[in-house]
Amino acid sequence: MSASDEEQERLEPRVGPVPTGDPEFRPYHHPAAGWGAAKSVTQFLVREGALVDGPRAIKRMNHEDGGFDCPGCAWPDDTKGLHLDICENGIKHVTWEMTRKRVGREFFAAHAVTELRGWSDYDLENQGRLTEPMVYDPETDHYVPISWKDAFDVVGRALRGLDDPDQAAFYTSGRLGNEATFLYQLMARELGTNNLPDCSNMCHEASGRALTASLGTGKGTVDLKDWEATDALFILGVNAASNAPRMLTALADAYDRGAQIVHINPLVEAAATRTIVPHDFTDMALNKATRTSTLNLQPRIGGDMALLRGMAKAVLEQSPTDPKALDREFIDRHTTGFDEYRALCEATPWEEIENQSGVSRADVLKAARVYRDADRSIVSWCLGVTQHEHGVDTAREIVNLLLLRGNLGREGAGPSPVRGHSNVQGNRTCGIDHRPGEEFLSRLAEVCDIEPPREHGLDTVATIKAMHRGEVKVFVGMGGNFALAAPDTPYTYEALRTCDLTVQVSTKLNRSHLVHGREALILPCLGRTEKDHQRKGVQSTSVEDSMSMVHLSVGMKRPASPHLLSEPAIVAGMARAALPDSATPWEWYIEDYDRIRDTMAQALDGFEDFNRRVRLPLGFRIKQPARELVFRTPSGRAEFSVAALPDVVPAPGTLALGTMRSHDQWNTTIYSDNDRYRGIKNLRTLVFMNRDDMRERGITASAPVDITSTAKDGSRRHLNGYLAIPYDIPRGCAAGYMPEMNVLCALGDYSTQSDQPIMKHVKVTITAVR
Ligand SMILES: Nc1nc2c(c(=O)[nH]1)N[C@H]1C(S)=C(S)[C@@H](COP(=O)(O)OP(=O)(O)OC[C@H]3O[C@@H](n4cnc5c(=O)[nH]c(N)nc54)[C@H](O)[C@@H]3O)O[C@H]1N2
Ligand SMILES: Nc1nc2c(c(=O)[nH]1)N[C@H]1C(S)=C(S)[C@@H](COP(=O)(O)OP(=O)(O)OC[C@H]3O[C@@H](n4cnc5c(=O)[nH]c(N)nc54)[C@H](O)[C@@H]3O)O[C@H]1N2
Ligand SMILES: [Mo]
Repeated sequence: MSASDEEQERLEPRVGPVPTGDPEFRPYHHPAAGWGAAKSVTQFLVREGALVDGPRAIKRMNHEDGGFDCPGCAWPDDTKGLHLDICENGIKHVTWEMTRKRVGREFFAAHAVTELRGWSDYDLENQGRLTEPMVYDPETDHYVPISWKDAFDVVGRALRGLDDPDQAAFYTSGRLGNEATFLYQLMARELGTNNLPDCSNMCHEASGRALTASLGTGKGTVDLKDWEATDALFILGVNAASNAPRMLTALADAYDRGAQIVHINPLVEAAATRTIVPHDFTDMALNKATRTSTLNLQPRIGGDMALLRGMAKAVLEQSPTDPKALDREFIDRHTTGFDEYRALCEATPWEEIENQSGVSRADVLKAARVYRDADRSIVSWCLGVTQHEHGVDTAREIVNLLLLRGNLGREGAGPSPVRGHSNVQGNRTCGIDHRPGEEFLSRLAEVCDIEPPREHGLDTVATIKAMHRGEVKVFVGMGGNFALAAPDTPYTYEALRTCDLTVQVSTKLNRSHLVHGREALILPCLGRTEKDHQRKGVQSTSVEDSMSMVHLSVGMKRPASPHLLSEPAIVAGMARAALPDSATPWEWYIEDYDRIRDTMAQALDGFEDFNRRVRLPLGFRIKQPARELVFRTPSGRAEFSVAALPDVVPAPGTLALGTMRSHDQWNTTIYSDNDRYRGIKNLRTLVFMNRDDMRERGITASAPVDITSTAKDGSRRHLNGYLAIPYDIPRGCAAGYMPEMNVLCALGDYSTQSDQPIMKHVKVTITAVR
């Protein structure tokens, strides 16, 4: 690639499709979901040529007696066994996988990799489903077909040729089913490495660490029944209408029941207004919207911790005169560290809380009042809380607040992180963890008769650094689009290109196939919607949702190509090639996934009797000790944390930029350039700004601006010519879309608490293009 091409790739990553018209910005005033969603779905089905197959498949989605799990987000299925709890984005997601378009060998013969690099990410994925294994041929700069056997040999040879197993890294994107996950981590550990970076390292690592430190288990404690029973919901840093649309149903039901719903987000997102529940046909017909919010607070970016501290302070201030403000009995019986926490709250002045949160004392008190008046509260959060320097402290502050009123271990109360990918939580449960615990490893060692390494492995950021230094030479991506999803795009590209071998197990063509190592393989796999035939018949896989429910998913479609293998089969193929003398019965496992589940039942905590329980109509819930008020913490109690409030106020002249998703995208998969609920059409290269911040900088509406980020180490990164959109966002804050804005995220800017890249608080200056 020439220097100027490279420069181009750095500065102008074009992710979305070619716009169909001029950019438009018109504030959105309609309810979330409803007819807008229905229309968007129909247009999408027509475009993908799936008007018949699409609806047929969707009918089998999230079905209590069979069918496949929606491969979209991790929101749980309705507890009542509702047959059709679906959403606009779930439908798009499934249809995107089921497309009739195919990327066969002719396609790769016609287009050199260097040419494809000039294509947008949308165009790459839009070519359709991958159909057979391909290997990069450096002579011609084309991908050419390779047999599965030869492909596995390439992987096996590279892995066997390493001086040290830690020279390999095995990435997981959170869709991988539990059975494939278990085999994948087993392969890595049998090889001798814990280098298991995953998308969780960019997502909810902070939540896991916070909950483990506070409660002893790294997951939320509530389920949908609790959502149905709670009196107050506090929703922080989630764009639910786009990213967990089925939460809208829960919010509307809560509102109808008279529950309080407080949204805490610098942006007033669509889910914080009103919705028409898409499967409620009468509401649809009557265009009847239900409110989904009783109070909206707009903290500054990173201001949540101060706001939560303010709520706690208010409750504590009230406690001398209001004996019911605190649950003293709960605090005394189940927690430790309360006195220190109370002292800390008392010592934190209101001025600091107001300044750091960006919310007035009066408004903090409003939220505190809701919290005090509710018998049962749930706090739910997503990336707006986690992708920060102090994500762990903030998630722990959420727990602090809950503990004050005993909002734990009883119906309708507790912490409820909203996980991302459909099985990202299951991946962790089944062993994808670069810092595995001794208990897990020793049990794995015993059950699987392997000697797993004990030292911690590399996470996402550390893997990129190690590849860049030439220390990790083989990179395997089990799904996902690592090149684009990871921070610091040009640096990550360089890192991947330094590898001896990159292997991507994928359903669709994406950037990570074009930014590759010296040798490169594309291994196409079955999608979740497809029938998985193995020796003992059609197989199912299991997944775990955000609320710890594990259930089976059975594909029903004919595979996109007869040459696809399932993910478990691909893992087994790679494992056998890399570990020819392995005693693990890889081939035998693949004949019947019940056999994998039988081993998992022995190796994993909470999976006893796995094969039977997973076949119950709604699956089963993994035991949550904290829910039973059993805390696996050093003290055996729930632990209050006492962290100082961080300084999140932007320095003069600078802004805090949050990178986020538009409505019409799934992480690095872009469906269109529209962001319906935020009123945007035909535009992704934009930055939402406060009007006063724009005025101060002489920036007019929709004018082009240059954005420069300054990393912790002082290095600068740029995006040029983005359009500034005036938006209802607090002063000092700005927002725009991932993955484009990963160019601005320095690899070194990860949280010292969670090692998560700081994707929601990038320090930037924004200037008008002169
Ligand atoms: N349709 C669709 N669904 C998805 C995805 C997708 O791309 N498309 N991705 C999936 C994945 S992997 C994940 S992890 C989840 C992500 O789900 P979200 O967490 O909703 O993802 P983001 O779009 O990054 O939005 C973050 C939200 O946080 C807010 N925010 C930003 N900074 C702050 C802050 O400092 N404080 C607070 N309180 N809020 C803040 C933003 O305004 C925005 O509303 O969604 C999953 N579901
Ligand atoms: N700046 C910024 N960056 C971010 C974020 C942010 O908020 N801001 N969010 C981060 C988060 S939360 C996440 S989770 C990551 C997402 O990171 P990833 O999970 O790595 O990325 P995706 O875009 O979800 O991956 C899409 C690709 O997955 C493949 N795929 C789809 N279905 C399947 C399947 O069933 N099997 C297999 N093997 N492959 C499949 C397709 O080839 C598709 O191209 O991005 C992170 N990056
Ligand atoms: Mo995520």
